Amino acid sequence: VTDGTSRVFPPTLAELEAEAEVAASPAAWDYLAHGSGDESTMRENVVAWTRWKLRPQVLRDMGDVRTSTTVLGIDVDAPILIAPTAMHRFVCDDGELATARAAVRANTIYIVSMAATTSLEAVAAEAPDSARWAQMYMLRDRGRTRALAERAGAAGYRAVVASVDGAAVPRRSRLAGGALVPPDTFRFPNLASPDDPHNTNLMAMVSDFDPTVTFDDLALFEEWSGLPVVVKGVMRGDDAARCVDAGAAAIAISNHGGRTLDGVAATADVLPEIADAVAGRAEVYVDGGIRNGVDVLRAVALGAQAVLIGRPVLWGLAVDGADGAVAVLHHLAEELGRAMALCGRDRVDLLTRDLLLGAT
Ligand code: FNR
Ligand code: LAC
Repeated sequence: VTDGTSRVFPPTLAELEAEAEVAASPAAWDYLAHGSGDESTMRENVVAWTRWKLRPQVLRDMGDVRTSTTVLGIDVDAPILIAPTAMHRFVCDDGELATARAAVRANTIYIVSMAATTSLEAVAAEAPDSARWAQMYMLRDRGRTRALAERAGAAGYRAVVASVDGAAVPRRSRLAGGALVPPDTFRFPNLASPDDPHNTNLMAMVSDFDPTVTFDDLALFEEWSGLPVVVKGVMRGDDAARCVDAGAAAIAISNHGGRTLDGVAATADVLPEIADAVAGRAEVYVDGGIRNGVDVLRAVALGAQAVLIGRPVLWGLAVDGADGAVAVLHHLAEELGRAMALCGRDRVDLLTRDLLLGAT
C-alpha cells in the first residue's frame, strides 16, 4: 500500500508504531507512548473496541461509498479528527505546523493543545483556510484561560475544547519521578503567564489546573471566546447530560488515552450509555485506542459523530512529519470506507447500532 506520497506505508498502524519508537527520542517516546498507573486503562481502550462484533449487511449496491460527514456544521472528509496532544516539537522539527498542514491535506479538524509548542496564531497562519479548534483547561489563574479563549476566538478557531479531566495531577509511572521536564528549548506560547511568558514546564501547567471547576463554569469558555464549547473527558451519561444542560455543543468521551486515572473504563464501553443520555441534543465524539477503520465504524455505529485520534498521529509525525500524519489519517479513512462497503452502508449517517452484535 502506498499513501499517495513517496514512501511505502505500513499496512497496519502497529507497524508504524514500531517505526515511530525507533524514530523518536527515548524521552519523547516515554512521554507519548505511556499511560498512568500500570496502564490497564490504556491497554483496555484498544481491546474494548474489538469486543464489538460486526453484523454486516450484503447485496446493498456499494458502488458509491462516502466517508464524508460534518462536525459542528463543518465539512470533513471522514469522521476522524486530530485529538489535542501536547508538544509536537518533541516528535518532529516543524511541530504543530506540520500537524496543521496534515489537517488541511486530510480535510479534517486539528484540535490544538493548550500545551502546544507553537502558538495558536502561528498554527492559524499556517493553515488559514482550514477549521481548527483550541483545547484548554481552566487554570487556577482564570485570567490566563480567559486570555487564551479570547485569542482562540480572535485567531479564527471554530470551537473551544474544554478538557475537564484535570482535578488532580496524574501519576505516570514511566516518567522519571512522575515528572517531565521537556527540552529547555521548548516554548509553550499558549500558556503565557505574566512572570514566565513563554517557558512553562508541562508538569507545572498540570499543577496549575483549577480543581474547583464545575458545570456552571462551562459557560465561561463560550463567553470568553464567542465559540461553541466541546467538553472533553466525560465518561458517564449523567455528566454528559449535565454538560448539555449547561450549554455544551458537543461531548468528547475520553479517559485521556489512559493517562489520567488507571482503572477507568474503556471509552468503547461507555459510549452507548453516553450517546443515549445525550439523545441527539449535542454531538458526541470519542477517543482512546482507535487503531483502525473498523474501530471508527464501531464508534460511529454506537453513536459517535466522530472520533479523535491521539497517539497514531504522533507516530506519523515522528516517522515522516506532515506526510506521516496525513498517511495515518488517509489510512484510517480508507479502512473506514472499506469497512462501510463490507457492512453494506454507503454513508456515515447510515452507520447504526444494528451493525454490532448485542448493541441494540
Ligand atoms: C494527550 N492528550 C491530551 N488531551 C488534552 O486534552 N490536552 C492535551 O494537551 C493532551 N496531551 C496529550 C499528549 C499526549 C502525548 C497524548 C498521548 C495524549 C489526550 C488526547 O487528547 C486523547 O484523549 C488520547 O490521546 C486518545 O487516546 P489515543 O488515541 O492516544 O489512544
Ligand atoms: C498529557 C497532558 C499534557 O497527557 O495532557 O501529557
